[in-house]
Amino acid sequence: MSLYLMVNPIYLLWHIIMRDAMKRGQSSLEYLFMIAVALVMVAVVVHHLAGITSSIPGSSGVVISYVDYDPPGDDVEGEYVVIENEGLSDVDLTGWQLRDEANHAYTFPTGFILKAGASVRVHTGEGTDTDTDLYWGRKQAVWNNNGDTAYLYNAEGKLVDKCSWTGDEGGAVTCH
Ligand SMILES: [Ca+2]
Ligand SMILES: [Ca+2]
Repeated sequence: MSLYLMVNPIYLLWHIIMRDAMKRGQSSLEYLFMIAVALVMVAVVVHHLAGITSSIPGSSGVVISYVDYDPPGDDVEGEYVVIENEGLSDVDLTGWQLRDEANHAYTFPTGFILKAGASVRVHTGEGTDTDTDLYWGRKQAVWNNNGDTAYLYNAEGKLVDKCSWTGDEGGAVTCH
């Protein structure tokens, strides 16, 4: 359903109410009351549309935004992938996975919440997890410098996003 189809009836109703009010010469207090009613109607429509968007499977808004596949120096220490939540809701990444073309898999920790608008770096090497940095804990690099793909799967195993590179990007690639 398009936004136009949802909003147009409200506009028409508003138009009719105001025209009627003009004819009857109602007070400014009554105008204010009618404006308030119209605002509530608009709020209900917006809330309804937001509910539709967030209930579509795979539309969480979580994306792979950046991959530093060939950092200066040791790759296992420096490689990372940035996962970003571009959606309007916080997303629980419990059981989500990041994989490469060779199917090496990193599973996000239980209870890890990526807040709306926030991003997290998933490092290839070892370290202590925080809200902004997660560590795969590998002893070797995972993202191939001569071309590879990072795949992001949700907890149901559905592909949510992917980001590919050829090696000609200069060591890092921006995907969103
Ligand atoms: Ca690499
Ligand atoms: Ca390197």
